[in-house]
Amino acid sequence: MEETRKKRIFSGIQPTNTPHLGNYLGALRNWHRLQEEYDCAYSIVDLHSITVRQDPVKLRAQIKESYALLLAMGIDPDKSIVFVQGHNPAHAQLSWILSCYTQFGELSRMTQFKDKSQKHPENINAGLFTYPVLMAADILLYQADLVPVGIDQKQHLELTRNIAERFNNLYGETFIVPEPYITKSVEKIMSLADPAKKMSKSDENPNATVTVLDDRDTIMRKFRRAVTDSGCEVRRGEGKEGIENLMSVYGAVTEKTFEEIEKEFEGKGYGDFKAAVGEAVADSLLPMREEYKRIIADKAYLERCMKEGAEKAFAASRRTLRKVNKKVGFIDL
Ligand code: ATP
Ligand code: LTN
Repeated sequence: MEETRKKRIFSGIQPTNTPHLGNYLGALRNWHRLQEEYDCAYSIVDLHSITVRQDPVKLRAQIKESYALLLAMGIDPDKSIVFVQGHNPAHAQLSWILSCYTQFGELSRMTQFKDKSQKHPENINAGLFTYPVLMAADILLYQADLVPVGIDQKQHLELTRNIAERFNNLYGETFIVPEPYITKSVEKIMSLADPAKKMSKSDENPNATVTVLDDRDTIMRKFRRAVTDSGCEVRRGEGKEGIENLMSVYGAVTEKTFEEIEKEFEGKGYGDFKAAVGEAVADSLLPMREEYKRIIADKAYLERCMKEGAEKAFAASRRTLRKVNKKVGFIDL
């Protein structure tokens, strides 16, 4: 009897700065949870990160840091494929092919491209424009069924689906058309300095983000300073976006609902609430921080995992690339 195939998951994170609470609660935390039920491949997308200028020394360190963090979060390299995107040349290869099946107009509509072009007007490079094609190649190479990401990546996922469907229509079934996997309760964590903006790695204000490696004192201080409003009741409502964001964070780490949180802090002020959020976040991140310190110090282990991850990624993507090459009319030697 044919064995039923476990569903495949693919996701990636850029090695730009240390991941923050938004990355963790919106996406990364799911990665670890999903590996029991699914066949998972997780990538540090170094190729994507150079669409914005990076310092080479810092980038190299951050690739290792991000990789060690995935392991520290509980992603098991024996269960899942954990690899650095640039270590598998198939990504760039498929990306080129898919770029010939993606329209200029489609890419022009991507909001991330518009945002990043505005942020870096001096460097609107072609890679920034074709970024979503490389992302489609990442996903389609592994025939992923599901892609756990934050809601800001939904538009890129829709484009990936369109590219896959277009290719399938032209050449017959080639790619699985993937579905996004987005956590409803924490779709978007907002900046602590401006609740109208998403918490973002590229934010220049260090008080806007809490990173997963911040120590307890730093976490407590950042939450104490978080921008809220002039009121004093811990509840959601018009003009209370800052408090609502903190409630989302608290709810995500304690698994409490908004109603339970409102009840818990009835009659208490923002000061007590912010301290409770800080404590809960610091407690939840502590085991990961300890594990991270241990892994990052073990260079040989890290290198071995990266190498094995790259080999597994290559093996898992080879079939798709060969299939695509054949369909478009290239010669397979
Ligand atoms: P940048 O702001 O520099 O583009 P980023 O903070 O969006 O970076 P990425 O590496 O691009 O970080 O994203 C990693 C994952 O985290 C993605 O799945 C993304 O959707 C998710 N994510 C990013 N920011 C948030 C946020 N504020 N809330 C929830 N999820 C988020
Ligand atoms: N663009 C994504 C990172 C990313 C990704 C992927 C996510 C690159 N390739 C494939 C899911 C699947 C981001 O997080 N900004």
